[in-house]
Amino acid sequence: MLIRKKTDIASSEITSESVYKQRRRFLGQSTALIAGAGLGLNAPRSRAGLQEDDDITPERIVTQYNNFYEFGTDKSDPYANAGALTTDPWTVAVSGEAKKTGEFAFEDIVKGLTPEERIYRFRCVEAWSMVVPWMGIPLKNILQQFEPTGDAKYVVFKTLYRPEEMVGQRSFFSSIDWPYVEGLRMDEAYHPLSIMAVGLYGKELPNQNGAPWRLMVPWKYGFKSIKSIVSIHFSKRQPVNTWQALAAHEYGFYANVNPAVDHPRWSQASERRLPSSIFDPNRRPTLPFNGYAEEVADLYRGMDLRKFY
Ligand SMILES: Nc1nc2c(c(=O)[nH]1)N[C@H]1C(S)=C(S)[C@@H](COP(=O)(O)O)O[C@H]1N2
Ligand SMILES: [Mo]
Repeated sequence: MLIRKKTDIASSEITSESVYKQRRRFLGQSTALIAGAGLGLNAPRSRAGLQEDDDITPERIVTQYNNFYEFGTDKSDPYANAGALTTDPWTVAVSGEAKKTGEFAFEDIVKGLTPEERIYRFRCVEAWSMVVPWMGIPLKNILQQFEPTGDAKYVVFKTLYRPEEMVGQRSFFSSIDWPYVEGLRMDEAYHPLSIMAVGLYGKELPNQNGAPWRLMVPWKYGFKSIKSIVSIHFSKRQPVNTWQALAAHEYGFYANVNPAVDHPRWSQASERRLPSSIFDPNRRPTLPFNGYAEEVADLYRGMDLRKFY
C-alpha cells in the first residue's frame, strides 16, 4: 500500500477566510502540497504496494469513463452531464449513534485535515480496473470528529438527490430508488486504507468522479465507493445498499473483490485493465481483496466469504 503523508496545513490560516475562500484554499493547498513535494504527473512515483506492471491509468480514462448513474448509465454520460452539478456550498447531514450530529459545511468537516496522495488499484464488479492517484483523507479522521458511540456498528452514506442537476435522477427508466446509499462496518471504515477522496492527479475532484468528496475503499468492488456524499449516518444495523436493493443475489453488502466468487453475469477471476481494446485486452488475474489481502483479510477472519459476498 502506498501512503504519502503531507505536511499540515495550518488550520488557523483557514479559519479566518470566508467559506468560499476556505474551499478554494483547501483545494488549492492540497494541489500545492502535491506539486511542492515533486509529485506532479511526470514526477517519479514510489511503487510501494503496487505490482511491477501497475501503471497509473491515463487521467483521460479515469475522468471520462465513469459509473455515476445520477448522470446517466453510459460510461461517457457522467463526463458529459456532470458539469451541471453545483458543489459549493455543500452541506453534510450527520445523524445516528454519535455525540455530534447535525448539519455541517463540507469545509468545516475537512478543515485542518490533510489530504494524502494514495495510488490504489480500483476494480469494478463489471470486471474492468484502473490504477488511480487519489488525494484523500483517512475516513477514520473524518468520522471520529463526530464521536460515534459504542452503538455505532455501521456507517451509512447517501449521495446528493437533486434531479434538477442530475439528469439520471429524472430518468423515467431508472430502476434505482434514489438517493444512492452505501455503507461499511465501523471497523472497515476505520481501516487505514479507507479514505474520503477529495482529488485526483493532484487536482480537485472532477464532478464526474464524485465531487466534492467520495468514498474510496480499494479492496471492494467500485460500487461501494459512493460519490458526492451529503449524509453520514451511524447505525446499529447493517444497511441495505443500493445495488443490493436492486439485485440481492448479484450484489451483497460486503462486495470484497474476490476472484473465487463469480457474479452471475461476469466471471470475477480476471479483469480488463484500462486502457484495453479488442486487439490488446490487457487481461490480468484478479487478486483476492484486489491485492490488499495482507492489509484487510483480518477484518473477515472466520467469515464465509461465499455467503457474505
Ligand atoms: N452516487 C453514486 N456513486 C457511485 C456510483 C453511482 O452510480 N452513483 N457508481 C459506483 C460504481 S459502480 C463505480 S465502478 C464507481 C466508479 O467511480 P469512477 O467513475 O470515479 O471510476 O463509482 C461508484 N460510486
Ligand atoms: Mo462499478
